[in-house]
Amino acid sequence: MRFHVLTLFPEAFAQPLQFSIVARAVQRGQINIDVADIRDYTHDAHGTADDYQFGGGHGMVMKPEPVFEAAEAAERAQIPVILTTPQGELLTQKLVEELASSPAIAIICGHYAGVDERIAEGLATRPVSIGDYVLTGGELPAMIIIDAVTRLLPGVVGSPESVAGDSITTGLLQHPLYTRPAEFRGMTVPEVLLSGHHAEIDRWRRRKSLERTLEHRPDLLSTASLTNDDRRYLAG
Ligand code: 6GU
Repeated sequence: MRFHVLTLFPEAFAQPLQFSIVARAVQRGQINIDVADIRDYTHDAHGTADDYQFGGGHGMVMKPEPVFEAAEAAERAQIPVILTTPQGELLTQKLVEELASSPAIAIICGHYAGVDERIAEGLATRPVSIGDYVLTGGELPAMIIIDAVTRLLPGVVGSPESVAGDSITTGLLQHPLYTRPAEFRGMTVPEVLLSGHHAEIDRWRRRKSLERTLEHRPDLLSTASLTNDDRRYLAG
């Protein structure tokens, strides 16, 4: 999988992706992250990539020419071209799965007040937002997209079950996890997890997932596949 990142701040990508699972995926050649500096595709002495907006108003706008040229230099094939923008489609695990099925994706990192609409119209195919809050730029969203897509690629995460059983994928939040010691500063691990009764453990985990989802993300419950037992537990 190849990620083409187009950004005004390539230095932002130097460190953050060089640890843990994404770094290992790069080392193993499972992914490539090509970072292009949009400013390299400007044609004036100052490297001007932004300009005032037509019609007036606060904030600069990213010019179309350098972004188009950077994209054209990066990839010729038809691949998804993401534009990071608070005006985009919300990034969900479903969208991440869709992106992970592509051999390559390009990500244009929006900045300043936004980008010239012709970038959205004539270049980007997927405007994507990572949530209902406003960031200063699209670099962190790009890294989030790369991280979420990378962990779905075959062989990147150790066990396929840990990817298939993801909270969100199943429509439920993950149950609590514990490791040793069994008692820590007076806080104990729930007895059932030490019992060795696998059916009981499964039931406890399921109920904790249901409780947490009901408390923090009741909106997810409509997409989860619930048993009659689950429904009774939630109602009770
Ligand atoms: Cl993709 N970009 C910016 N600038 N802010 C955001 C966002 C993206 N997603 C949520 N907020």
